[in-house]
Amino acid sequence: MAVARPVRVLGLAAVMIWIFFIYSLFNGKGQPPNLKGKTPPSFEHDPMLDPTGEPEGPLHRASELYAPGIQNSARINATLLSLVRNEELEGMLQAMRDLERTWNHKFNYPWTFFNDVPFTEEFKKRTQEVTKAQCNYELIPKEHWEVPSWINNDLFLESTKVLKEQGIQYADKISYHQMCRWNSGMFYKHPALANTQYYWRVEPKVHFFCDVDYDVFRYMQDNNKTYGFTINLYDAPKSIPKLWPTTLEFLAEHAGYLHENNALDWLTDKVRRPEHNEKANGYSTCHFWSNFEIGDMNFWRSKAYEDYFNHLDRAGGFFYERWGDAPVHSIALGLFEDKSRIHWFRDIGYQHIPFFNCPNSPKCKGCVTGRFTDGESFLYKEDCRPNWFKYVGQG
Ligand SMILES: Nc1nc2c(ncn2[C@@H]2O[C@H](COP(=O)(O)OP(=O)(O)O)[C@@H](O)[C@H]2O)c(=O)[nH]1
Ligand SMILES: [Mg+2]
Repeated sequence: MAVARPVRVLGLAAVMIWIFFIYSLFNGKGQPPNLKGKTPPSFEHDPMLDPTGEPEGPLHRASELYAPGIQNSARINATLLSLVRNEELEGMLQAMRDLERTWNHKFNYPWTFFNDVPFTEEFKKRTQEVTKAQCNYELIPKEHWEVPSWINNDLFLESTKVLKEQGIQYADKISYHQMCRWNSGMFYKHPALANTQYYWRVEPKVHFFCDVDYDVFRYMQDNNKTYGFTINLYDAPKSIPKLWPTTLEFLAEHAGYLHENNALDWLTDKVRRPEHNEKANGYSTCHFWSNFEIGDMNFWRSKAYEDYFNHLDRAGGFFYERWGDAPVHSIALGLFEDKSRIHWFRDIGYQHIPFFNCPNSPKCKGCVTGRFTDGESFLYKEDCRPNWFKYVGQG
């Protein structure tokens, strides 16, 4: 039987669409086809795709006043800061080379390395080889690192076993808990930082992609900024179920610490990922990804933060749960600081596996413009920048 030509064409088109549908289903385990380097569908407009320049305002440029080791330099009281293990030397050198190439060879801010055991001679020698700036190597005092006396070891083992069963990474590794606590409430108390106000936290193995041609610390100071971030994420709610209830307890006793221009909306959003908010008992889990931080330590040294940290520390969640310094810092900033003093460094190209901040700028090399992750496509859900932009803005 003859079939009319238009019907044959339609039939062929239907078969093609069906084949494409089946292919899409199996390509990427039911996820949309590869989104690498593309805007995820839930993000209305990713500002990272817009051309990015330097922030506004007078900026301090490289000059002979930033030469290493000179008296009365243009540098302010600031340091690059790394908590790192001797075994991570290669990763540290790689991160240092990136930051020196893109920024610090122009400004020569000192590096300060922290460790819970002494640094090896090899670590000291090789890190000094990749910078002209001064390097300081600091041992963490025992009382800043050791597990506090009120933590019950049996309870720790029990609770972390449960966390581990729930898939919480590093839950059973006590040093990870100690590290999170140290980064939350101890680093800025180290005597070596007593005269230092600003820090830029750098982890081994991170990457920096873009030339930055102004003194970032001076930018913070001149613009009255407390904290700068690049990446803004959701957290694993099961690592912090009691963090928000414990925070609310604190707020009930210290309502006066809440800043009138706070970022509570960002901290408590339940529109974008309601199940996260529910599992974290009222906290959106949105946080600044603190492996990158440029901050003013006076905030951490304030009475409000000190009281808050002590309250959390006493509650035990750094050990019985896996409270990270990222949500702890972020909640404190979101509650006690003026949100206009928190700055998104959109111009600093950055990666810590598996996430990126990759601006659209001729100053950047080595990352894909606007790419948020090079991991599995489900990781796009972890991006909390849309909420920050919605409630606070892009400044
Ligand atoms: N000295 C020292 N540094 C640590 C220890 N645990 C973690 N760190 C450092 O703390 C930072 C965060 O640790 P990392 O393993 O990168 O955690 P992740 O980024 O959450 O996967 C890195 O700079 C590590 O080098 C530790 O036990 N001793
Ligand atoms: Mg890391």
